[in-house]
Amino acid sequence: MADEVTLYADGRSPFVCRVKIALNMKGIKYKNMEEDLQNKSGDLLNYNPVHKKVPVLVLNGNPILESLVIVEYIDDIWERVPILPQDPYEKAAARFWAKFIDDKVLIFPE
Ligand SMILES: N[C@@H](CCC(=O)N[C@@H](CS)C(=O)NCC(=O)O)C(=O)O
Repeated sequence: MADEVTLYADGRSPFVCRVKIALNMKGIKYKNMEEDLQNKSGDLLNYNPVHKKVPVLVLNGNPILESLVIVEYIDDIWERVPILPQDPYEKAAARFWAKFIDDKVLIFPE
């Protein structure tokens, strides 16, 4: 049976963009649920009650939250076209720079 993949998204979000790139690299077809962040859907609030933010990836009913966590999950589930390096040291470096971008570059007011 094919996986059911849904992405709760806002096309302007760099965090959503990061997840879309990962899905596209893997060739995964998904349903895009565009959110109005001024009027969030009940599904988004239900799937992400902690932060109430996009992106949320729902795979076969299971929500995955936080763009970097989602990208790593995508990389674990669909092994073709690896995103993270296989070497542990290189993988740690990739994670460092991804976190650096989140902490220092992608800063949005609450
Ligand atoms: N750390 C989160 C950040 C996600 C985030 O900030 N999403 C913004 C859109 S760019 C959002 O949903 N904002 C809605 C809000 O703050 O109410 C991630 O990496 O997924």
